Amino acid sequence: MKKIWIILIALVVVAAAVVFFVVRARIEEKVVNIFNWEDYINEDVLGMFEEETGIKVNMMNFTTNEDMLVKVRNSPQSFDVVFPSDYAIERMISEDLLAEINFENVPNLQYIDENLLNPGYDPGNLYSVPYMWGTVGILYNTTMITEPVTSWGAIFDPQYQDSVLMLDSPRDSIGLALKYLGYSMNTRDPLELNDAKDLLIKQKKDGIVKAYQVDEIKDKMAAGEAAMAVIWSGDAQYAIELNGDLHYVVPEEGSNIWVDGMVITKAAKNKENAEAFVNFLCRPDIAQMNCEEIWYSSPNTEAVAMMGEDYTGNPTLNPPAEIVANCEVLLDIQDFIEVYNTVWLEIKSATAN
Ligand code: N2P
Repeated sequence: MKKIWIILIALVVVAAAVVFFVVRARIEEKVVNIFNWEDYINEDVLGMFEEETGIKVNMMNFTTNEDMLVKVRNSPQSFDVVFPSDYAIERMISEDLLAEINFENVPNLQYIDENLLNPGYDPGNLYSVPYMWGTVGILYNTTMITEPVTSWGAIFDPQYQDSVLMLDSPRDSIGLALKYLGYSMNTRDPLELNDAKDLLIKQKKDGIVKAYQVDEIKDKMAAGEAAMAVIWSGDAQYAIELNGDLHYVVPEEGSNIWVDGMVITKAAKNKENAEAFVNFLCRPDIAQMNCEEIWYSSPNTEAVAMMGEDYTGNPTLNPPAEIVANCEVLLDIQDFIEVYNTVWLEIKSATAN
């Protein structure tokens, strides 16, 4: 009888110890919560980071800056590292949503192109590290569109019925219409905005728009399902890799050139893990892995050097200086963004004639 009691007590002690260690391991599990664009990182990189650091990556995705901003405002503590574009970083700084990065934990910043540091959207470079950059342009299928496309006018031409995939992103699509009309993409002038709205509603009513989409565009273009698309440069290159009939152009009226950064929220629960993640993504071999998977332009000078002529000689990834000079950077237009958002909804809900 005594033996049975001893065995029972021993079992209870062992079980309690197991529960204790499991619970403690859970509590101590190191994590980092990432909020990134769809299809914007090489998945293998996440596994490598987890293996090297023991920090588990939770990945959540968004499709546009506007979509991301709503979610971060509503629940800032849910995200440690976020990947906003330039103008959205500017917005997040002014809304006090971001933490200053401790750059002692990000030594790989040394590999980032100096020309992209201390940018207008983050004066003093306190809050962000550039991740990728690119342009907005037109991707077209040369078997369906036989004349070379040079102007935004092509996506407003009624001869191209049911042919154009438009980017479902207010700053991008209203921005290109403004640019076509000779206005700034950052205008706060209601009359200019109205002209852009009329042009985009006409495009819809004329039956030119096939769909308003974001991340599906690259696959549809690769599959030959549409003749033309408004697209970000990396998604264009991704589709070109799959379909050699596709060609990317930044129209002559100019376009948007952008930088997406990595930022850490002020409410981050895992700030040091977040800094470790940012640092990992700045490591040249990792930056190269990401660049060659998602085909955006890398700000990492070492990675660019390793990619060589394939990268530097490709005008989609590395546009000539005169094209860059003709492009505009998006700025935070503060509360006027609400007007853009409303205009964009009106355009999308206009019915075709
Ligand atoms: C989407 C990545 C887009 C980044 N796949 C545009 N700033």
